[in-house]
Amino acid sequence: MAWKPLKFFKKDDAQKTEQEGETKPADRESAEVAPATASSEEPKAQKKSWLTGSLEKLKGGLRKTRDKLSIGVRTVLAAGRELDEATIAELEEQLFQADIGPRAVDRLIGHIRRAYKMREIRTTDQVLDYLKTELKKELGEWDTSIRFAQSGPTVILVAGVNGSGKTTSIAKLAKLYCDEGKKVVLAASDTFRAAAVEQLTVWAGRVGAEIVRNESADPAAVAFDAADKALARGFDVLIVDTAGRLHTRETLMEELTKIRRVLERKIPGAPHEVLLVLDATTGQNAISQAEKFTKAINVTGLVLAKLDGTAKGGIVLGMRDQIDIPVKFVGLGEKADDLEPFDAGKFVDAIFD
Ligand SMILES: Nc1nc2c(ncn2[C@@H]2O[C@H](COP(=O)(O)OP(=O)(O)O)[C@@H](O)[C@H]2O)c(=O)[nH]1
Ligand SMILES: [Mg+2]
Repeated sequence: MAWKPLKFFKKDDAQKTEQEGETKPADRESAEVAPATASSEEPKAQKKSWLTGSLEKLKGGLRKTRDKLSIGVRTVLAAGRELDEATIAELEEQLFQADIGPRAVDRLIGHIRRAYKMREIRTTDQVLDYLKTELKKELGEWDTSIRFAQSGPTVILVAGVNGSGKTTSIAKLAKLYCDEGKKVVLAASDTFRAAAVEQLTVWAGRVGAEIVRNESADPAAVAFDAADKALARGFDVLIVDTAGRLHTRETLMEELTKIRRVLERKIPGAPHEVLLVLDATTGQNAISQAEKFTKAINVTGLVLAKLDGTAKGGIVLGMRDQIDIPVKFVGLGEKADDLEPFDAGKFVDAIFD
């Protein structure tokens, strides 16, 4: 059956008012638990590991960024010319336009200029290789691995503003882990929009994960029930979806803190990862959002969604500069397979090769 993208997200979805009061465990009877319905008949061992994602796929997803950044840079660095100051200045201009942030541009151009003066690089052909090496070095310093629990369930809390791609990214992550043969349960803790719970339920069925949902409960109570289930039924991974917008940023952050506390109390070491999902198409805006979230909650990694929809792939470097929290995954489309673990070398090659 052909895959069709889900279209649940509506920008104008009315926001439910924030729920006050103490978090209590949701009523066990009323907490619905939907069973996995998809992919259960496929042998798990034959499914590909998420670590083997191909460069070609990444190239496809980064096409817009490649078109802008790579073609621009290659035009400036037309083959076989002696390098000169004017070319370096033109390259600087190209990099400035690629959303990689002024400090990163200064640094990269600084390295190139020094290498040029030291006569380590003399021709335009050498500059691209030099640039790629420097980019890989900078981005390669990030620890992009996911911290798994030594025993018991690994808990991944997912945050981000509405529409950034949280639920879709959760579905993709769930698929990665289900395909590895892990037992995955999702917590529908974005209880503020009915459509959000429904969307997560459909995804869970598609990718072979289970879901804990209860629209009438507090988001933290849903997280509590999901953690309970994960422990009691031996799940390997629990991924918690959250709301992206409340009245104020403060209430949103309070809600996330509350969910976090519930998870901490229930499962030792949880949450093992707090992933912030950012919409790459918003460029610099994504960076300022990340700054706000990271001030309020302890974010351990970023998921940069919708890279396929933008030429602003260079913001990965801007992130390295301005927030320095590792990008752990990139989203490259609306399908459950369109997620790649971030790998500096592959990322740079996909843009420039
Ligand atoms: N092109 C593209 N679209 C995406 C990606 N991730 C999410 N989306 C779309 O972005 C919209 C919002 O996503 P959703 O997961 O509902 O965001 P949430 O409100 O943060 O949970 C949906 O239409 C998704 O299909 C991606 O990596 N690429
Ligand atoms: Mg959502």
